[in-house]
Amino acid sequence: ANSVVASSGNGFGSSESEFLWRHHRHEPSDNQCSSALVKHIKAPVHLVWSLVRRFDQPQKYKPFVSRCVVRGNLEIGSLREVDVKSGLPATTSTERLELLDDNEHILSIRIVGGDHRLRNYSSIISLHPEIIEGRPATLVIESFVVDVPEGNTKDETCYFVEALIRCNLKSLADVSERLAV
Ligand code: A9S
Repeated sequence: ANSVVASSGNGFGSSESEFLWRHHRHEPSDNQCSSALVKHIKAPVHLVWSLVRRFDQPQKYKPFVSRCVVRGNLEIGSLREVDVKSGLPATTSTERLELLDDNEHILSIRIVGGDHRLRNYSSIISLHPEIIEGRPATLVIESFVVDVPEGNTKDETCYFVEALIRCNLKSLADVSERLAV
């Protein structure tokens, strides 16, 4: 039977709330906004993680990325230069690897440069095994914190970033589920 999780009314189940509390704590300051998104993917964690963990190749699933170059190897502190596709409010982003945990399946990055308006952006993505329709699946949680740009409201900033992350997670699900067939 499906385990009914006690929902705390904010849209997150009790296990999701537990994971949020443990892995996704941000202390946004007054001029920042922070949020978290959840995605259920019908593919096993090791497969989804094989895509998420590639700090050097975000284009494996991120639809807005056209190219990525990493200086050095995949150590904490490595920097990647991400080129994004045309039509977006940016062309490049410089991003630092903050955490890559192959046991807990957690990746954290910080945006440290680029011709865009996301200042002090950091994100955490964590993968958690679950069962969907009796088969191995993955609960993905991605949270972020970012400065609210001058001239924008918290709501506008959160809406903008959440929409982009939703696209990334939809694409991660599509790529993972296609590989899982
Ligand atoms: O790539 C991510 O994980 C998340 C985001 C929000 C990336 C956003 C982006 O790459 C654009 C898509 C180009 C939008 C950056 C860094 C700035 C933008 O304005």
